Amino acid sequence: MNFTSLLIEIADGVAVVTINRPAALNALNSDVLEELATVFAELEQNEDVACVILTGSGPKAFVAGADIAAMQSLDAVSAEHFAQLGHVLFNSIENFPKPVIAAVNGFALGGGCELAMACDIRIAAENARFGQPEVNLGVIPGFGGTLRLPKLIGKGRAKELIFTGDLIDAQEAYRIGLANKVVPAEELLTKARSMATKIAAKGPVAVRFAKESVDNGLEMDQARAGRFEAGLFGLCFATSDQKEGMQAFLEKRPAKFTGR
Ligand code: CO8
Repeated sequence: MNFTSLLIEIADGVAVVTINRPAALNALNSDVLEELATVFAELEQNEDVACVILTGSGPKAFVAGADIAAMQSLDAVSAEHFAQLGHVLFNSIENFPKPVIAAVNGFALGGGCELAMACDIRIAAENARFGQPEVNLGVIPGFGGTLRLPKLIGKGRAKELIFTGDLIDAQEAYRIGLANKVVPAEELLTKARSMATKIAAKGPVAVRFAKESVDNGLEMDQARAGRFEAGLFGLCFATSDQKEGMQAFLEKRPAKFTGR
């Protein structure tokens, strides 16, 4: 896989995807969005990959937003098209059949915060800063920020961040549930890899169904969500992984999952 704006490293069931435009604080232009779409499509098919980590290049930024220089001269139609490109990509990350961990190594602003929110889990370095500063530019979040932020931190807090454009630090992001945990910057990738490797060792089908159940269940009423979860629970019993997992427990040995 050769990309101009991404670095990809695959080892031990974990793919690390690094957005690599440090001179522009990894800002998202259409090339980055298109390369991300391509890499996620490839990683979905790659049976050696059970979990993905998404991060930014350099010590300063995860992603400092959509590329303002590229957006400046857009007309209404092309701005909508650009926003739509982001929506399609971020939805595909949210619905990606393997867990995606954002390792947030600095600024996660605007489209960067929205990208981190499309991931399943956010691990923040101590120097991470989150925010939706679009109103400073005379625009609104356009890659799902007005939708995902309220789900993660509640409507009132989301509106405060979006209306004020304020940035918050990693500890505040952790306190309000935007970050799952905060770690020293120099340990960020090690901690993210260790979580990803732990997940990669579990039954891949079970992890995929669990992700589907959480994400889809949140969009349904309790009764339908319960039936959806029960259906997926039942489907687990059609897998070799369920047989191996339970057999291994009873034989007091580690399970060897095959993802079948
Ligand atoms: N886009 C393009 N370039 C950027 C961006 C960006 N979002 N952020 C930083 N850069 C560039 C700077 O222009 C600068 O380039 P150069 O060296 O050539 O002048 C370089 O990165 C380094 O940045 P700074 O010198 O500004 O670094 P500082 O440490 O002084 O400041 C900040 C860091 C606070 C992160 C500052 O760069 C900043 O405020 N950046 C913009 C943050 C922002 O407003 N993000 C939201 C963008 S809008 C958005 O994401 C909307 C998403 C939905 C789009 C919908 C489609 C239509």
